Amino acid sequence: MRIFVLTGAGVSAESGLGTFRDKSGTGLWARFDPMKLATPEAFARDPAAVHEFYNFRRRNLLDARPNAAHLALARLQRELPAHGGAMTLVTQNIDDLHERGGARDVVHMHGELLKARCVTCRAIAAQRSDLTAESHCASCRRAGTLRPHVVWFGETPLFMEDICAALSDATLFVSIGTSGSVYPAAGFVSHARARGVRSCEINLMPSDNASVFDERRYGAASDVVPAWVS
Ligand code: BV8
Repeated sequence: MRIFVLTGAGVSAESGLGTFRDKSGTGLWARFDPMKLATPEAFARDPAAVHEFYNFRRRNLLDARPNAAHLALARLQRELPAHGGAMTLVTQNIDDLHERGGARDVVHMHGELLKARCVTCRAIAAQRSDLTAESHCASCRRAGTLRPHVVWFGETPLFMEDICAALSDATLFVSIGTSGSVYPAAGFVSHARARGVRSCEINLMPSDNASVFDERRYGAASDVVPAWVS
């Protein structure tokens, strides 16, 4: 069995990282407007505000811990090969909780909060402290050229060729903790369905594309994912 798992902010919600579109209005975007902050235009217009938005989330992430859903997915990925299977883990999340929970080769299609990229020399480096407009690039030594290594709205997601190849090879598609509102990730289930691949949604509540899935399991990821894995 070759399982393609797509995760979203809901898999990290119980680790305290917040989500983007919580119906309760406490979501990240309820407090920060993505169209004001998670776009290249916003960074060009007000880099300090965008840096502070990501610095706030980076500090929050360093205090967070992986939850039972992260641990269960890592266990599944570890155990599948012994049964002739494999699991590709693609995440929309920019946190490192899948890795800290033991997952390997995590595909971060929207980038990584704990990395920064130089807009001049394009070097990508680990970034665990606050970024400011004065931060220096360790490679080209220039100041003020670092941005968070994340994919903003209107930018091209990362690793799309690898993702499409894994999606085309999967025998099961599982989506966990995503509202199905951001493309192209939200379109992956339709791609799986068009190929006749079985699909399952695990989420707190029905996502925007819930009707496309063959199977649906609702509840908190830290309860439902370990039960689904075992
Ligand atoms: C692109 C990084 C072209 C930064 C993010 C149609 C086709 C293609 C593109 C578009 C299109 N229509 C519109 C577009 C443009 C746009 C888009 O989709 N806009 C939306 C608003 C309509 N897309 C883009 O710009 C993308 N680029 O398309 O380039 C292209 C296309 C194909 C190939 C090549 C080029 C780039 C989008 C990336 C934006 N960057 N993040 C950052 O994090 O700051 S997106 C951001 O939203 C996060 O990555 C987040 O992960 C992502 C999706 O949100 P979710 O993860 O689903 O989070 P959300 O809060 O929405 O939902 C959480 C879910 O969890 C909820 O359902 C909730 O019920 C559930 N939940 C909560 N608690 C729990 C839980 N579930 C279980 N347990 C719990 N405890």
